Amino acid sequence: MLKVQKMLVGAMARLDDAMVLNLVKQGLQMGINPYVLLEEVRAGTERVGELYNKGEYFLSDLIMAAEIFKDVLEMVSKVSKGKNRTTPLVSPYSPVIFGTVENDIHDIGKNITIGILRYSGFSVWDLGVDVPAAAFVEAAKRCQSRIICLTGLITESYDSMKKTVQLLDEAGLRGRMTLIIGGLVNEVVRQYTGADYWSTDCRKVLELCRTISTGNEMKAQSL
Ligand code: B12
Repeated sequence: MLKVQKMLVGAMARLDDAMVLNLVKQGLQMGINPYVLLEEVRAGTERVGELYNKGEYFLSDLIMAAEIFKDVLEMVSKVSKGKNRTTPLVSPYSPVIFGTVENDIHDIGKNITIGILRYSGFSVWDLGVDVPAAAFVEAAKRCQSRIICLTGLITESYDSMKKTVQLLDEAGLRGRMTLIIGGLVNEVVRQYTGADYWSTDCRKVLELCRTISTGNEMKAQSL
């Protein structure tokens, strides 16, 4: 790992905004993939979360972490300007419904993942944050989508995810839809919620959505 990447994690954990932005700038100038840099900044936010748990950081520090992350995203997107592709009028892929589930307002990871999907030609219905289960069902009825992506970072979000899966089932839509969860999730959460896949890596979602869109889901299961 390059020195810039290593230093990024520590700078983010210390909430040293000037240093974080400086390192990201340096990293971009060195030609490091922006998503690699974002991943280091994300690892730094995990440290912020741990310090918050220990009582060494407070809510204001979580807010600060979010602000720094937004500034980093802005810097990265400015650099990628011009390289941006727009979604084609007729996308070869199934549209993706995306949202942060009810009771949860964390949206940084959701926005990054949506950015990657859109950049890669997917049409994404972003339902926003704190999205009730019924709104996902409504969107699934209105949009000919086969994929729903749910983000959740707090414990309460697991029940909201589960409720969303159940409501889709009751509406007779579960069979048509593939549900992918992300955020602070793992295999146990996937099983609890009844979703099909989980990932904490925004880059994996792309391959998964492509495979599902082309109707080759057996392959997706081995990802
Ligand atoms: C920033 C932050 C906030 C910001 C959020 C701002 C925003 N606009 O999002 C603010 C200050 C608002 C906030 C509020 C709260 N927060 Co907070 N927050 C964080 C923090 C520090 C970073 C989260 C983040 O943005 N990470 C960076 C992004 C890029 O990572 P990510 O979301 O995981 O996304 C990545 C992947 O998961 C993936 N991904 C994301 N979505 C999806 C979806 C799919 C389908 C796929 C495949 C992939 C994918 O892509 C991303 C890149 O790879 C975390 C700490 C942590 N460990 O994560 C705590 C954390 C999530 N918060 C926590 C808590 C407790 C809270 C509050 C309850 C605090 C309070 N007392 O009010 C509130 C909850 C508000 C609510 N109702 O939602 C806890 C949750 C603990 C728990 N298990 O419940 C954490 C873990 C901190 C801790 N204690 O350790 N928070």
